[in-house]
Amino acid sequence: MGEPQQPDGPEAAKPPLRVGMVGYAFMGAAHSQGWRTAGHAFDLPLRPVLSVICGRDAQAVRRAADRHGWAATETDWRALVARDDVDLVDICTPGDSHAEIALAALAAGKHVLCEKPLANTVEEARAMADAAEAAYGRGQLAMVGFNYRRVPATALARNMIAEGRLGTLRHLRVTYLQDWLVDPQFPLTWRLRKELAGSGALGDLGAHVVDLAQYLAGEQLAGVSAMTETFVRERPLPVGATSGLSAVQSAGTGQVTVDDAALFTGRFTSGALASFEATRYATGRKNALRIELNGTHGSLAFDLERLNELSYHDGTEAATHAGFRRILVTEPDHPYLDAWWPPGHGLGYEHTFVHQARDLVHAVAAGRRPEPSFADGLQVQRVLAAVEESAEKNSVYTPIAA
Ligand code: SOE
Repeated sequence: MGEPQQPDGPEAAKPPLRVGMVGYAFMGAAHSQGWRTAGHAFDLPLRPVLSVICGRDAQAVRRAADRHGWAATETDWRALVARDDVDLVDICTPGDSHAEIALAALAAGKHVLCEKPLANTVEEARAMADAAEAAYGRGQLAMVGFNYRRVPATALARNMIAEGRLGTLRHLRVTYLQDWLVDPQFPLTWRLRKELAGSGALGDLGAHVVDLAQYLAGEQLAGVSAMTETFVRERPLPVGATSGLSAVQSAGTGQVTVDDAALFTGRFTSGALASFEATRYATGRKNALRIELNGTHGSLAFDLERLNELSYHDGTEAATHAGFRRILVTEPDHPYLDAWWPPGHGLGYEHTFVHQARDLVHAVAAGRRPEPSFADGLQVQRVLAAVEESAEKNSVYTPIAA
């Protein structure tokens, strides 16, 4: 593909934000889409440039570069981090390499975007958050990719809760359900190996919903009681590279070393009570992230599989005609939607990555700390660690460490 297309006119006059991405599988493709589209959909202060993409397999990364519009490739992330034509390093690799790449990128003077969960352990996440704080003093920004904050409906829900429409929060009911592990013959990919993924459904899906619940509530969890389970403990070993959530051929078997499902209850600092369920065994559920919040004045419910909608009950209305009603979140006054299609013409999963890129570009241009920050990612990591500790101790209530 060679050099990316150079824009003419006012776009060309904007300073570039040159991105170097490490990883090119499912999340690499999603982030590429975000970087490629953000500057077309939104009038941004900087022009995102897809400079370099990195992966260990030279041919595969070349194919990914051509497909997604990256100008150059590298096969060693250290070379990418050292390049002068990279201002921001976007980390889309499995969790075991997040800390090393992020620390090197921050040390090299780059901004960083890191996929969730921030790291595989609290220790790694703390080192990353400390390095990000020091780098902020030098004008560098670091953000973690909790993209579900960037669904227009969840952003609207956050605004409504912050305006006080729910009153004091009492309950949060949160599930994130997938089913891609139901088949016991599905191979032992990296997501099922603790040394690579850190944890299973907990870190992959639970991290998203812990972040989303805390973001919507505007407060943090104080403690949790948890149960986890690994239903299928041995699986066929994959042959060759695996990508996304697809099955591949296999030879021999190996141990699953992460949780298949995690269930926990939690208490928020205000006293609100929450329940969480994260599983890859909810037969028929593909990507069912659902959250309901009940407060003293009203309730809100969101379902990722109907992501252009928000369900709202205004508890201050007369009981005779009150009830849950559907807000179609496609109005130009709704978050992010001034840049998109006319009312009723909905958005999808991919747009969350466009909005993520948009928000980070604005933060970089303004030198403003982006959200969610690495400190937010560290706090989520502490919740995940408390869930694991509680589960090991047969659901003993476990405070979130400070
Ligand atoms: C796989 O379970 C996965 O791709 C997660 O890793 C993503 O973060 C989530 O957005 C969709 O499901």
